[in-house]
Amino acid sequence: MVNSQISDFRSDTVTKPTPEMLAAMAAADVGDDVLGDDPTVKKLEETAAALFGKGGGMFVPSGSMGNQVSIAAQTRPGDEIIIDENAHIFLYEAGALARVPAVQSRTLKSKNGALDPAEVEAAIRPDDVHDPRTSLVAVEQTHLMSGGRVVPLENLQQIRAIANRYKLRVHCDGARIFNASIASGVPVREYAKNFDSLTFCLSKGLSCPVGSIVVGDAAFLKEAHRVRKWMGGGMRQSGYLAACGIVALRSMIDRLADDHRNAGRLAELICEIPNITIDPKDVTTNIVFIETRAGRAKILEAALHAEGVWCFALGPSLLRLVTHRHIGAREIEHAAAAFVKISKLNLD
Ligand code: TLP
Repeated sequence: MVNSQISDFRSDTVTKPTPEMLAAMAAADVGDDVLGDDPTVKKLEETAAALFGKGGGMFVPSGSMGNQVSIAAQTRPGDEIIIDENAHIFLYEAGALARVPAVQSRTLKSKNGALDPAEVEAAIRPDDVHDPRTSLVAVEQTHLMSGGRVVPLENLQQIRAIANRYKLRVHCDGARIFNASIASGVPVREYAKNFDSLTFCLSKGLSCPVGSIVVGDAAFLKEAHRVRKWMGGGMRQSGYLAACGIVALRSMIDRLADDHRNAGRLAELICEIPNITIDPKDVTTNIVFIETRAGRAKILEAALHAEGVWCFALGPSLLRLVTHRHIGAREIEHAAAAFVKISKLNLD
């Protein structure tokens, strides 16, 4: 019999706004943000800038737009950026790097999101008429494709030191940087010191319906506002959305620890099941990666779906489950039971 309970582990993007957010939306004081007079957007941007120790912030509709605007504002078409081959910016933004900033990518392999500083330095182009200009290094915190690992602060500091030597900009895709901060105890402003620009998402574990913020200094933001406009990302009474962000920054960060605990608990409950591989030690934030035989991830995804446990196959052998505010003990038990049940089926 198909289970009637649905436990949605597809992403932390599925989180819905809290009652407090909905109340804040209804009460929001708004203006026209493209004209620069939405007080609620301004308040959100100032709150974010203070939290990250930066000169200012800019509200954008999505994390992808935040990343692309940030890169476009700090590069010229034809430049080269150095980026991990598994970065979201490179893998999952629909080829935007080639269209928006129109830069080319020099991809490197990272170790759980940490780029090797020596490889970064070696990848920087000489100042030669034949070469594209290397102008920016992009990093990601937490690192999605290593199962939400936290990139060590020291590694980011090393990248910053190299960037300083060669006058490169550093952008951080900090979609889940609050997860990194909660897991590591490093304040987000410590991470942010190493970046010229940083995007973080309100619409993931922080539960907002829409939105991301880009932080940086005034000169960067002036250019970023122009790019956001030509991308069509200028919004009008966006204070209604920003109101949720203010609630999120006040009240939704500390609870990410619950998501990390739940992810760890799920890993412990399923790690002995045959034909799947997961080491609970690798689960340090809210993402659970499960390896299986090549070609089997989609089959498991469908079998789990039939049990009401929704998740994603991210590749032929990789299954991803993400914990968030709508996943509690009941959903963790549900998922664990579904894994046990499907392990007894002949799926091949
Ligand atoms: N990630 C989504 C999918 O696109 C894979 C998810 O469900 O995890 N950076 C990182 C590290 C992200 O994980 C995402 C979204 C983004 C940027 C883009 O954010 P949005 O979806 O707001 O454009």
